[in-house]
Amino acid sequence: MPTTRPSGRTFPTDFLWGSATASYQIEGAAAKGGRTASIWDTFSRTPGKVLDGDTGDVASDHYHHVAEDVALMQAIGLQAYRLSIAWPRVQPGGSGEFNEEGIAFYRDLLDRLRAAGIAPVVTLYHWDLPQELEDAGGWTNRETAVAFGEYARRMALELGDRVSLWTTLNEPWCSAYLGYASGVHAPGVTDGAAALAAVHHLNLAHGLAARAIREVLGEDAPVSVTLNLHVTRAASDDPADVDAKAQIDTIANEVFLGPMLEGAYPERVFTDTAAVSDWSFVQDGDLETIRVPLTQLGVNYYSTGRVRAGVPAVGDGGPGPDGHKSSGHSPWVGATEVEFLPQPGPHTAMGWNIEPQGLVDLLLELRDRYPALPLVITENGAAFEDVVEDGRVHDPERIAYVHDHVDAVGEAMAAGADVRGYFVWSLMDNFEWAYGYSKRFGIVHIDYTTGTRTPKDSAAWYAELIRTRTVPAPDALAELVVPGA
Ligand code: PNW
Repeated sequence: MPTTRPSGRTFPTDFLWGSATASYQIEGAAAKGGRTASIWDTFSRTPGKVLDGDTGDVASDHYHHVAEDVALMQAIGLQAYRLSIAWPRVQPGGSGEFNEEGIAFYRDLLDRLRAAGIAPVVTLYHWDLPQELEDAGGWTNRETAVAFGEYARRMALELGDRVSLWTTLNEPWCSAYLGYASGVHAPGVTDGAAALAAVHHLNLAHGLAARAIREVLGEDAPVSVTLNLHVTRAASDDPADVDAKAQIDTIANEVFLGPMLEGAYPERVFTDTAAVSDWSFVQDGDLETIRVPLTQLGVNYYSTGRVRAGVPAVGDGGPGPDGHKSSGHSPWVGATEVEFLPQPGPHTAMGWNIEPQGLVDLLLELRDRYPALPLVITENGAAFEDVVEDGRVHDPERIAYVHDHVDAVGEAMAAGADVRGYFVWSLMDNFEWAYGYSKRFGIVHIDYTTGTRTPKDSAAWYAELIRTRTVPAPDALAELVVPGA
C-alpha cells in the first residue's frame, strides 16, 4: 500500500507525539503482585472466545520489561505515552481494599516515564473490569459506576501528581456493544437491553470518575474521555439510506457525545430502541452528573463504514470497523433495518478499509460542533503482516498508513480543528482482543517466545517524524539508539 498523501507537512512545536497501549493487552503477569481476574481473563480462558485460545496471561510481558520499554520510548523520542491501569491490579475486588503492590507498579512506571521526559496519559478503564464486579452484573449494574468513581478517586490521590492527562474510559462503545450485545468481547453477553444499560452506566461512570478526579486534584485537573466515534457514510442520498446512517450515528456516537458533552441523550435513540429497552435505568440527576467540562476529547480512529436501508446481515463476518459479527448477534442495538456494505479497499489485516479522509471529516465535524474543545488522537494505527529479515522488521504498509493519517490530522488542523496530539496504536505488538496474537499493531515487534523487542521500520520513521515535526518521506528512517541495549 503506497502513500496517498504528500509528505512534508509541519506540525506546531507544542503538538504532542505519543504512542498508546492498554494494560490487558501488554502487561501479562495476570496472577502476579496481587492482581485478580478481570473479565478478559475469564473470557479469554473460555474456549472459542479468542482466536487460537490466546490469553493475556503473558502478553507482551511488559510487567517484566518496564525499564526496557521506557528506554525504547526514549529511543523513539516519544513525548507522551498513553497507558491504562488494570483495575484488578490496584483494587482486586473492584470495591473495598486497594492493593499497594499494584499501585506501586504504576507509581514506578510513571516515575520512570517522567524521568525520561515522557508525559503519562493514563486511562482508568481499558476494558479489564474486575471479574467480581461482573459477577454482580458488570456494567448492567449501576453499582459498577459508583465503584468506578471510588477507584478513580483513589488513583487521583495516589498518582495524581504524576499524571499529565486522565482519561476515564477507553471506547465505551466497545465495552457496551461488543461486550453485551454482539458478545465478541468480554463478558460475552448477547442482550441488547443489557448493552443499553451498559451504555448508560458507562456514561455515569465517566461522570462520577471525572468529578472525583477534580475533587481530589482541583477544578483544573486535566480530564478526558476517549471515544471511537464511527464515521459512517450513507450508500446513497436516498432518504432511507440517509436515515440508516443517522440511526448508526445515534446509537454509536450520540449516546456518548450527547450525555457527556451536551447533557442529554439524543431523542431518537428512545424511539429507535423502544422495542429493546424503556431506558428506565436513567435516574433523576444522572445527566447532570455525566456532563463534565472536559480538558480534551480523545478520538480513536481506524476506518469508516457504509450503510443503506436494508436487512442487517448478521453472522457474515461483516465489513469495516464493525467487522465483529461472527457471534451471530449484531452490536447495532435497535438498528433492525440497517445493512452494512463492504467498503472498497485498500484494507488492513483486520479487514478494515483505509480512508484517511474519514479522519479529516470527523475532526472537522467535531470542530464545528465543539469549537472550544481541544481534541487529541488517542489511537490510530494498523495491523499488517510484518516482514522479519536479518533482525530487521519491515512494515512499509504501516508507515504508509500512519503517514497518510498524520497528514490528515494536519489537514484538519489547517482547517481550524484544535488537535493537540497524536498517539500511534500501538507502541508494541500485543494481545489484540478476540484476535489474540494473530494481529500485530506495534511499531515495536514482540517475539512472544523470547520477549525480545525489535523496533520496526515504522518506529524509526515515527522517530524521524517526532525529531523533525514534519511528515517524513516513507523511506526516511531515523537511526534508533536504544540506551542500554
Ligand atoms: C481499539 N470495532 O479497539 C482499542 O482501543 C484497542 O485496544 C485495540 O487494540 C485497537 O482499537 C485495535 O483494534 C477496537 O469493532 C476494537 O469497531 C474494535 C473496534 C474498534 C476499536
